[in-house]
This record gives sequence, C-alpha cells and structure tokens, in this order.
Amino acid sequence: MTNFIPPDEIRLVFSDAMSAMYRAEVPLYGDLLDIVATTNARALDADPALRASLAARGELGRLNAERHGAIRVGTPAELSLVRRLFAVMGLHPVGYYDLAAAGLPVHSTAFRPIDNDALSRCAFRIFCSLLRIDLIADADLREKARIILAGRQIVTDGALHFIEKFEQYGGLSSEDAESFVLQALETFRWHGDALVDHATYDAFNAAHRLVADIVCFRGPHINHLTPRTLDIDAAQAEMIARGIRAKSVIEGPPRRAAPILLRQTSFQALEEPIRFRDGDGASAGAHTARFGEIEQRGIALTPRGHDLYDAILAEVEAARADAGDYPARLAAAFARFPDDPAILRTEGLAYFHYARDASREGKPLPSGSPDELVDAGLLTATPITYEDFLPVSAAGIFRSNLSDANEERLSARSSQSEFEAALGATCLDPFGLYLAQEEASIEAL
Ligand code: OOG
Ligand code: NI
Repeated sequence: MTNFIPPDEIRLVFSDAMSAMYRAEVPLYGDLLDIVATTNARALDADPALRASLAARGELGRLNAERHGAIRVGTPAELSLVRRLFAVMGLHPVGYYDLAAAGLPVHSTAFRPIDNDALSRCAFRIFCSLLRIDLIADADLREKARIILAGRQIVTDGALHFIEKFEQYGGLSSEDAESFVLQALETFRWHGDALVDHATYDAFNAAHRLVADIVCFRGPHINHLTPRTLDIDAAQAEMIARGIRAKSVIEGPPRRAAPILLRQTSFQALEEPIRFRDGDGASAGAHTARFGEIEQRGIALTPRGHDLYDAILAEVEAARADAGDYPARLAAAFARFPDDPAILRTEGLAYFHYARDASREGKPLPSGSPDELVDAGLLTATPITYEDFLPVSAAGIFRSNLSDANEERLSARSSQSEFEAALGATCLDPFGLYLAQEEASIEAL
C-alpha cells in the first residue's frame, strides 16, 4: 500500500476542479479572477523585491489560485460527514467562530492544511458553517427544517465509499483519488431546484435568509471562492471601475507597511433563478447566495496582538455604516498599532520564523534570546503568515451577501463544545499552531 496519492495532491486537483465548476456556474467569478491576475501582475512589476521573495518561496506558480471557499451545512451529521470528506484531502478543523453575536444563526470552523509544507503545496481551505437550528424561533418552522434536513443526503454513495476506503487503508490510489474528486464535487454543486414550495421558502427566508439558503436546497453549494490578491485596494478599485457591485468596505485591518492578519472584500451575491416544488409542478423564483471574494494575508498575531486588534476595531465599529468615511477612520484608529516588523516582534505582538543569517551558515551560535541574536545580526526573523479567519470580517462578508439580513444580535451562548460534539473532533487552536511553528524554528537552531 505504498502507491497512495498524498492528500495535498488530492486537494490540489479538488480545488482546481472547484474553480472550474464555479467559473462555469458563476461567470462573474471569471471576471474577478481576471482582475486578480491583472492587478497581481501589476503589483509584481511595480515591486521587483516582492517578485523575488515570492519566487524564492515558490509562490509564483499558483499565485492567482484560490485560497479558500465556503459552505454552510444543516446538521451535526452533515458537519461530521464533511469533516471526514475534507480529511481525505488533508484539511482539518482549525479555530471556532461564533457568529451568533453578529446576528447570524451559525457557528463555524475552517478546514485547512495545518503544516507549512502542506500550505505551500496547496493553500486551499474551506470555511464551514453549521446552522444553529435552535436559533429558529418558531417551533413549527424549526421542526419543518429538522425534517427537511433529515431527509437529504449531501454526499454521494460514491464519495462515501472512497471516504471509508481512505479511513480503512490510510490513503487512496491515484485512480480512486480521481474518482473521489469527481464524486466530492457533487456535494458542492449548485442545484436550482429547491426542496420546498414557494411558501415554505418564504417562511424560512423571513426567519433568516441564511436559514433559507441552508435548508431549502439539496446540499451545501459552494457559496464563494477566494483567490489571493497582492493589492486588495487596487483589485477593489478595479472591480468598481468595471461596474461590478463590490462590497462597500474592505474587511479587516487597514492597508499597512507591515500587513497584519487578513483583508477581504467581495462582489455582492447574484440573484439567480430557482424552481420551487409547487403542487404537481414547479414555480419560478429567485435566490441570492453566491458571490466572489478576494483576500490578502499578513502576519499572524499573538493573543496579545489580537487583543489590541480587537480593541482598535471595536472603536471604529460605529463608523462602519458610513462607507465613505470608514477607511480614514480605520487607518486613524490603527495608528497606535505598531507598523514595523521589528517592533511587532520585540513587543510580542506577532509570530516569527527564526533562521540562521546567511553569514552564520554552519557556524555555532552564541547563547542569547532570539531577539538578542536578531539584533546582533546572527538570526533573521521572518513573519509567519496568518492562515485563519476573523469573526468580525466573516460576519461582514456574510452580511453584505445577505441583503436586508437581520442585524440584531442573537442571544445565544457561544458553544464550541456543542460544535465539536457535532463535528466529532476538536477544533485545533490557531494560536497553538503558530506558536509551535515559531518554537520549532528556534528549537532547530
Ligand atoms: C462564509 C463567510 C465568511 C470569510 O472569508 O470570512 C468567509 C459564508 O458566507 O458562508 O468566507
Ligand atoms: Ni470567504
């Protein structure tokens, strides 16, 4: 059993297949990919040092490829099933995001590669949300949702067969992997035929647009894909110049010399024709769910750095309603967040990977703290990139794609333990992963 295909390779094939499927289903997404390719090429031309550093890390080849996508599942059984499906392609649950605080009846995790080699081979990941059915206030509607969800099967028999084979033998042959990808793709395909009649759709929609999107269809259609941009401000401006309805504000921190965490924006979800099951026949309707997003990542922050980030973001929260003023307010508020990698490091705000300076190759190092050795020019400290998501940003992305979504906070307890029970696994702690990476680099010295 040595001829298994590495999970990273299965993920690579799967993410390319998802991209092709989504471009065919949502043509405007193809335009977004075009904008990303154009603005990335411009950014590289304008900054030879950036080009050289990306080339050195082998990142130019898949520069414009998708970095993540998102789905929404309806039940604990569905969540644990997709966890097993994603494990076949080397994706594991990291982080817990409670979105009820932002008025969304879901909580989420990110299925992602956990080590650096895997990330550099294929960085694709899936942001996955689970419906909190208890947050549907109306008891009859809640029961109706439960029955509909219990009656659907989101993974094909073929995909299930390969998931079980993977679990039994610890891998898949190349032939099996190829069939698995084709079968797995079916779970995320768009289905224009709703599972419900028009009146039922309207009732779920009135409860929350997200509930209608999750409950009324055959499965968890991929609702967006997200390529990487090297200049999110330029890409956003280009979307607007081309007349694409872009989200009004870029989520996350402002533009900075030393980028931190994650900045994201999207084009707004399209209204698409669907068919309801009405009486003996079908009736026509429309549903708004699918969009395209872009992301730009920066350095991963320590808990201390995150706390400072959250505190500053909270100060400008009220200004979000005014899209024109928001970028300036955001930038002004973040003026007190250090914007120099050396300060981020010495103040313990961000994570770094330490290595011997080229001049010390093969020579022993004197004793001293990593910071002292960096100051002495004996070590280099390279920022570790943030590979996770941000709850406030995620809520902003959700909301801008659910027109007139209910804004009031849902008074639900954050329940990571319930989520993990549904998942059938624990969500890994992102901070733990970054710290382990930093410590391993120091250990190796
Ligand atoms: C997920 C929205 C969150 C992100 O990048 O923060 C997200 C969804 O709309 O299902 O994808
Ligand atoms: Ni996203």
